[in-house]
Amino acid sequence: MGNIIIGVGNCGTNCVKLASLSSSLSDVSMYTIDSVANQVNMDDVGRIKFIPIISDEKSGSGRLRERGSEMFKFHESNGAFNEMYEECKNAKQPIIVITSSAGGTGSGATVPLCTTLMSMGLQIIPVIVCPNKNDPDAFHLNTNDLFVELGDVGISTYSVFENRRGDADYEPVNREVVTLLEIIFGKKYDKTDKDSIDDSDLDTVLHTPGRFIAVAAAAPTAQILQREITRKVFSGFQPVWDEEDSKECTLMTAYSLKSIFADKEYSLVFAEVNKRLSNMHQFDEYRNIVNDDNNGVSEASIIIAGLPRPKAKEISTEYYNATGIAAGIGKSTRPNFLNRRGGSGDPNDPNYKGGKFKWNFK
Ligand SMILES: Nc1nc2c(ncn2[C@@H]2O[C@H](COP(=O)(O)OP(=O)(O)OP(=O)(O)O)[C@@H](O)[C@H]2O)c(=O)[nH]1
Ligand SMILES: [Mg+2]
Repeated sequence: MGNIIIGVGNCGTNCVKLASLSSSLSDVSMYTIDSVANQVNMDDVGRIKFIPIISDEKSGSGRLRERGSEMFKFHESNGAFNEMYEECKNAKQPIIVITSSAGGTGSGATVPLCTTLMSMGLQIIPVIVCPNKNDPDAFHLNTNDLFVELGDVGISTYSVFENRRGDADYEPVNREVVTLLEIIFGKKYDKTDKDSIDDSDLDTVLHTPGRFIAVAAAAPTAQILQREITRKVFSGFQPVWDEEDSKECTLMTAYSLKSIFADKEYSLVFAEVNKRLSNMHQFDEYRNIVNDDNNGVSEASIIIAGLPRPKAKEISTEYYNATGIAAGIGKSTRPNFLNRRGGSGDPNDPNYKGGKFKWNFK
């Protein structure tokens, strides 16, 4: 009985594809759901189960969440997900749903997907890739709507990543998503007779209400590792917490360290992170400490759970229409002198005195 990840839309699909390359996730069952089928690579078939939710009618397009949601429900009513749901029932929880928040398909379909899975009594953790604060309004409107709807569904624990503005190379972000999966599925916790994190500890951490972040780093020395893990927490792809909002939160943390002198270096490696957590409430800290030469590499991971949601970008719901083609201008009247000569203007007219002014486009 392994974990299941389900990627929805383009971003969700890409993250699952990258996860399928991780050897430590080889026991994880992987699904993707998207409205396009053309990105299926034959090498992935078998490892990943692709479920297309394509509709013929072109009702709406481009980042339309309603359409993503309707397409999902239509295919659900036709039994497209029955096999997946059956597998979810028997899988190890939590079930992870990965999507971007800014698009149409993933952001829209994630809500009915989570609704169904939760109605089956399963724990669902959405991993949501959000737009950057400087990205266009439409991205943020979809993001805010997704958060509201997931709140309505009753999602309690979730994780958020943030793309960099204008980046079309998503791999660095997607790679961090895969690392988060490896951490929360317990793949970073080797067996040890010192402090260890087992499945039930992880279960507690992953039931902590609120947002969690999970990062990992590797370095040749404890000093460099301290800097790397601190940098990942405070300036990585998972938004850092707001100091004010966090005072109201109670955190649950899980740290792991694997290095030749892990027990001696533990406090040093996490010193900077802990310093910045010190004015927040912390309920418990789980530890996995492994003294192992590890081929000369020191590896650390951190989960911080119970964090507040990143601040939403407030978007005006007014839509400002551009100036219409005729707005603010009137039809011109010709100056009178152009008509002064009188007559019909027809040179064949016996009274013709030189002609009325006429444009001639011939
Ligand atoms: N990190 C990351 N972001 C992505 C990826 N693909 C798209 N995005 C971002 O996600 C948002 C768009 O979401 P998509 O996942 O492409 O949309 P979708 O769910 O396929 O929905 P449609 O709009 O119907 O195509 C934009 O902010 C993109 O910058 C990806 O592979 N990784
Ligand atoms: Mg798409």
